[in-house]
Amino acid sequence: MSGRTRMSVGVAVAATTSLALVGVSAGSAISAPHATKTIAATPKLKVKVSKHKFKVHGPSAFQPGTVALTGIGKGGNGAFEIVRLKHGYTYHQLRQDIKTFGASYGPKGPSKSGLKAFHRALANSTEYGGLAPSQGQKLRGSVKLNKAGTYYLFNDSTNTPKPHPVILTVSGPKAHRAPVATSATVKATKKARWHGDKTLPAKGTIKFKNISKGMHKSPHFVDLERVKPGTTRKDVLDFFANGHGRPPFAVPGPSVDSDIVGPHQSMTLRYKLHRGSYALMCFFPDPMTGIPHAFMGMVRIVNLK
Ligand SMILES: [Cu+2]
Repeated sequence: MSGRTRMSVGVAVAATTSLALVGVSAGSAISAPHATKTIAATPKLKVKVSKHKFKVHGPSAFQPGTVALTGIGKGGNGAFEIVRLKHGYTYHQLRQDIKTFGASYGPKGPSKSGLKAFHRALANSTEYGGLAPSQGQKLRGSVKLNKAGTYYLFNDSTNTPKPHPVILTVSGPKAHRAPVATSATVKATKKARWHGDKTLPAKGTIKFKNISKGMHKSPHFVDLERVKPGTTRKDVLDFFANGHGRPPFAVPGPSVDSDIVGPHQSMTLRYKLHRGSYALMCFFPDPMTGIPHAFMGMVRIVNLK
């Protein structure tokens, strides 16, 4: 088990494991003679994380706006996520619902009551993003915490969100912070598909936007796994349908994993990878069926250069 399920769970674990084998800041250009808008410093949260480790450095209270993230896999592969919860729904309930969902998987997927718990978790939370660094890896990114309120930053390295989240208190007027410059954008869209740029930087910063809506609304995450040159989307989907063991197209080496971003939200990801072909995938369980999105076709071959 790789523990890369992202508040997600069950079947997804098997999927990711098999495949796992498988800010720069641009200052505001607007400077009217009388404009004296100053750019405020961006809060930075540094998270060392794995199954048994969760150490967060940085401020726990700040104004609304962009927040910079650093994630380091320490003691194993790790993941952390930032969410906000609807009034009256507690972090404990979120954990319970995700746990119920994960435990409900049988040979035919999750049970009805499991899916109900999953829906309750999704209906009562907004996912702002996070990072899932592998052991020793350092990933950077940023999220937009634009609304005042209480946010939960939690260890998402295992199937169920770990207890003892860090509480982030966001209050006051929205801060004017430097935007994060990105050189490419990937979009998770309806019916679990990828849109956006097919050429991404091997070293740089990308934007990840979730534009899913309506009945197809779902959280998604980014998983970039290197594949052999010439590998097609069909090769990857055929493997999910019929393959076992290690995918023949897999190339060992570093990958990039985000944690989940909910509908209408976006985050940035900053990383360094080898150049080459990669499969851009998401294994979040579909809210209707519990099937990981990649199995439903949320796979796109992209070129990193
Ligand atoms: Cu997805």
